Amino acid sequence: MKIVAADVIVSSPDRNFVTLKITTADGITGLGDGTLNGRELSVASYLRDHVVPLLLGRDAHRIEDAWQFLYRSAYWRRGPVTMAAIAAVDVALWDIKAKAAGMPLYQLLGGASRTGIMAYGHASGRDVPELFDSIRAHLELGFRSIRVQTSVPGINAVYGVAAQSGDGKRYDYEPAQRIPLPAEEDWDSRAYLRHLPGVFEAVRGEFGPELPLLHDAHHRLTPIQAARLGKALEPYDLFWLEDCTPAENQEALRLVRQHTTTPLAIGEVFNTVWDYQTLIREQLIDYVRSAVTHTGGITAMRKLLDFAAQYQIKSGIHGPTDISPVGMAAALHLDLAIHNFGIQEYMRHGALTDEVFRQSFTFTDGYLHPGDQPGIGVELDEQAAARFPYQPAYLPFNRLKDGTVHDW
Ligand code: KDG
Ligand code: MG
Repeated sequence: MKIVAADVIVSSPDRNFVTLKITTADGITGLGDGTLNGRELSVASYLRDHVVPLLLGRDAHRIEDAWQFLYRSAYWRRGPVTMAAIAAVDVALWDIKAKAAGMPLYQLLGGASRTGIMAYGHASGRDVPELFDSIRAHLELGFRSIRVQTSVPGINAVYGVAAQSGDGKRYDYEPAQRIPLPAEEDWDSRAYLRHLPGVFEAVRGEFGPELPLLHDAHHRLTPIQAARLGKALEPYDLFWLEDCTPAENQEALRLVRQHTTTPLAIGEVFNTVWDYQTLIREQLIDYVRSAVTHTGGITAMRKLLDFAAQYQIKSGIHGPTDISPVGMAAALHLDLAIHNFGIQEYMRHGALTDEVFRQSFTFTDGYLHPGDQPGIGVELDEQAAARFPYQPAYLPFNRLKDGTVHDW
């Protein structure tokens, strides 16, 4: 099972993706996702210039050894670029191992712990009627859990609100824009805190008490503001409130927790278990939001989620469109196998992405399943990928009314 080739493929069908393809001497190929939104080429270079030369000649079966070697021999630890590159290698090697075994990856992870993976979709609207339409559209698509994001009077552009195309075509929220400089957006925490509870009151009034509802505050609040929001949302029984503060200050969550029983989800910008040490040990969160793609792959995510399980903390794996179908499929195999599964984020990719990445995972009646093809169940059409070369794209950023840069 010697590795004889490792190719980095950067493509941009609907958006940019970084894919690693590892090939063994007996012709088995495995895919890994190393997409880091807005910083894609740094991972592509890290892989091409510093990782691929180290992979050639290695035994593809030795996944744990490859992980530890890439993590420790770099000397410079953690960080999104390094951990996305390690994740790409790790997932590609798991794909190869599962193909060699003739099994879907989840079987090697212990087999299925459930029959389907509950997914949540993203509903949004510039006002309440538009939001209701979006929730109804998601229910019709089969979603049984819904994230709710809405515009706020006095703020021009709010994270998570899709511009509606008006022509009836599907238009999901995609924050990265294909422009040479990041777009500037605006923010006002007080306006947001005043507005949001009323939106959830309206949604519960229309859709009843049962529908699981989620919300993402996208790192914008101080601890005391987050505590106030969690408390104000308690009557609407959220499934979770996500990224209520910039959580690299892990201790801040103690304050939030003292004030609210709204469940908290954190971690999409984290990339190792170390970012969660206080959060998990002190049970300051309820859901781990890391992506397989940004957190060192299946090997590292399994360990992180097993650590979380000891504290009754569940998974909520990150699954926006900037996780490629390869990263998404890897997440689904883990979701199916672990015991402490919570929910899976699912934003469907566009038609061009589906042309480049042939997928075997399914979405039926609100539940995802990775399928039973050997490996992770995704194949890359390299000819199709070549038709969509990289295009510079950036996430936006925020300024307050007085011009101060704020968390986006
Ligand atoms: O690249 C940034 C996106 O992945 C992020 O903004 C999406 O917050 C997000 C979510 O919860 O999916
Ligand atoms: Mg988020």
